Amino acid sequence: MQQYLQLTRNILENGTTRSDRTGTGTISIFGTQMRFNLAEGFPLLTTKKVPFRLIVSELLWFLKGDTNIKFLLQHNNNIWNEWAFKNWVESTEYDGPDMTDFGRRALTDEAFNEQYKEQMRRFKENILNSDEFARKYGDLGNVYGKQWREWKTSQGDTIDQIKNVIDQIKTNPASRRLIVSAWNPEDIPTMALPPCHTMFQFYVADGKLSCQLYQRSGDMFLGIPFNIASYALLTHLIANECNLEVGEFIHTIGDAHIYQNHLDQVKTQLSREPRSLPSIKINEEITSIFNLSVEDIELHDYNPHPAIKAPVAV
Ligand code: DHF
Ligand code: TMP
Repeated sequence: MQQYLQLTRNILENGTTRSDRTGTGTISIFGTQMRFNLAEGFPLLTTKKVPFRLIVSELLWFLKGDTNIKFLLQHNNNIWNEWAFKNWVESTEYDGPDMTDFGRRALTDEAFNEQYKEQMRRFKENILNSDEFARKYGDLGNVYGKQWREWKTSQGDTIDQIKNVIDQIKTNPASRRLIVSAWNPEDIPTMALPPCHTMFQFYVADGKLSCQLYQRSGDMFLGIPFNIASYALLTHLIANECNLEVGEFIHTIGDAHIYQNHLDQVKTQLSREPRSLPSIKINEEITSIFNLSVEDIELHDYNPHPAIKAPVAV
């Protein structure tokens, strides 16, 4: 994971200060690449504890083709709440206290933060307990799961990109077209957040499966550690299904940034000594990537430094 730490240090030292959509401000660089040899261990950060079970449930949610946060909440996964909540509080049905700009206000206004937490608690309760509410306000639009499994064609059909790419890896491993795209220009307006991990490509050589991701925008402290582990896990799952060994995960990032309100956390992390990488084990009885549940994936020998909290920019 030296590459992650080096990239973070490089952004701190050489990055440009920029304003951003969320109003938080970042330091960023454009165009960068990290390579992880998956045979050397599973690339989960050890310089802070990263909640692996959240990465697993998010990836299985994508693979199911699901775009509704209800599944995530049922797995006690709160990482997408803010973006569904935003749709709810901006809807005409919402009649609680004004939640405009809740992400930023909750950080500085303690009284507001209490109101926000209460509204978020009610929102989650409604998603979990009412199918109708969940259908209306739990959906993030045509995000990753939809594009991966049910890309809509102009003819009114759908394309299952994941199934197709697995079939191609099995039958035509030398192909240079092993690509899945989440970036669907027509659907961008219907998405809670336009996809950050926009396109990935597989490559088979010497019995090993490698994967390269193009990520247009990367939050180095919060999102990126999840993204690395998620795509490393996806590569393991697909390799497993196709009887291949794992090769490399190559992570190419467009705008790689550190938020201004993550600087202390980043410095703490950089002061820590990386530890040996964990490994993962996939239940061997499962024959299809589409039948996996969270219990089928185990993490072993993970001994990270303690977690470090940081606010997410909405
Ligand atoms: N927006 C921004 N500004 N940054 C992101 O990384 C991001 N990621 C999204 C959606 N929007 C985003 C989806 N992925 C967390 C991690 C990944 C993620 C969203 C949120 C996060 O908050 N991680 C915390 C732990 C959260 C928990 O335990 O519930 C962490 O410390 O890693
Ligand atoms: P943007 O749409 O303005 O680029 O904002 C998205 C933010 O979320 C940006 O900081 C990148 C971050 N992000 C990740 O780093 N990884 C992810 O998987 C997701 C969904 C978002």
